[in-house]
Amino acid sequence: MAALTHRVGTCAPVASQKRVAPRVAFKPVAQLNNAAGQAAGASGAAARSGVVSKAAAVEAPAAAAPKARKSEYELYTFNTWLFGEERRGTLDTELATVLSSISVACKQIAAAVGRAGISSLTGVAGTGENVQGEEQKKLDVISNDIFSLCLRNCGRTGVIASEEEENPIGVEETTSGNYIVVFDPLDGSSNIDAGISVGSIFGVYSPAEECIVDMDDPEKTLASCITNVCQPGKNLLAAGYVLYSSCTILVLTIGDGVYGFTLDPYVGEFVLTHDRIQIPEKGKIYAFNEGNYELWDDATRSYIDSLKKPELWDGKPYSARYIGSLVGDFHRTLLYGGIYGYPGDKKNANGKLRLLYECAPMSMIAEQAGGLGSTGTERVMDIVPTKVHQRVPLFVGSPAEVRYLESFTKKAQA
Ligand code: AHM
Ligand code: MG
Repeated sequence: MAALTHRVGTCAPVASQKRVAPRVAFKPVAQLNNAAGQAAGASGAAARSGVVSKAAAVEAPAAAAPKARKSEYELYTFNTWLFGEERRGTLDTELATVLSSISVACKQIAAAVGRAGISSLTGVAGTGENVQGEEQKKLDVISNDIFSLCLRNCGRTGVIASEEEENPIGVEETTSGNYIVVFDPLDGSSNIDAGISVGSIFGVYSPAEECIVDMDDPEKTLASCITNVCQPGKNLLAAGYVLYSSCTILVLTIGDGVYGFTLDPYVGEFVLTHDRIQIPEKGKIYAFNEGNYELWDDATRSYIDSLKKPELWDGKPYSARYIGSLVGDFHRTLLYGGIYGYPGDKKNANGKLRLLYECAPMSMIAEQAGGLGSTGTERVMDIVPTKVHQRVPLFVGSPAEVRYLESFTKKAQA
């Protein structure tokens, strides 16, 4: 038995605590071109997978705009975008297959969310608390199953890690690709029973090292799995979310801009509606849960106080908008400008949101749209996770707004 393994859900090697077997065994990831490993960073990872990294994108010419439609009936669907001419040579078809399977999962989730009240899918699942200590809703469980099954069945994912699972899971059905997919299958699910916006969030990494498969040593397999998952956001090859709201919209970046695809309910396809989204430089809307005001530190309170002072803002203070659904609040911020924040507080020093499958993917999207994602003192994308379900404070949105917030939080730290 291995003397050293990883504590469940943590990334640093520690003495073995208990045996937790992954639900399925791993297949070797040897066929992946990953020799350069994690140290190669985003551009290396992107280059290995044929994705244009952010750094590379600076030099690369802007992606070609979709061609003019040949007829009013021609649809520029998500799959056309993924597999069509414009992406040839810049997006690996294996990765495109993973992203396509995610879009199918999200269509299924959209259908379940839309019919939740009719199909008795509201309320708690009765499965008790998840690893976050939160009671799972029926739709949390269903969405997790849908997401996991679509990713397994596409045959291109090596490891998946979900908000709803204690440990990352190795995928035995994989035939090639071996991408690592991290996801929150249904974020903001406390809103479900009131019919308010919810969403799915995901990120895709290439493995940082080969998965070591040892059927006789599940701890070793789990440790390898966790190591693969605990990568900084700057290694992400792709990140996205799907908002289930008055419309269902999929927003994606593969490291070369941000694109939005709206689900056409009549044909059942995501159709390109938002080409190269740019977040406004500024925006006078803030989205914070101000119920926590008394628990925040002085810097955060002073920042929020300043937004409400008309004399500082030409007579018109900032507007407060808070759904309590990250995907909804983020999507509005992306399109209208402003800032979304979930600070640390006296009860939870690192706030509520999870680095791997909430903060890092949203920060990648924000950056790719010209915005910023910060903890208040550092770039979210630079943080190397120490735990699968690690939480970090998040401030994300228009660059001028995030910098203004940092002018308070960084001063307090100095
Ligand atoms: P969840 O992943 O358990 O759904 O929690 C995340 C959600 C975010 O969507 C939202 O921004 C935040 O929690 C709201 O938290 P609060 O109710 O503390 O404001
Ligand atoms: Mg969540």
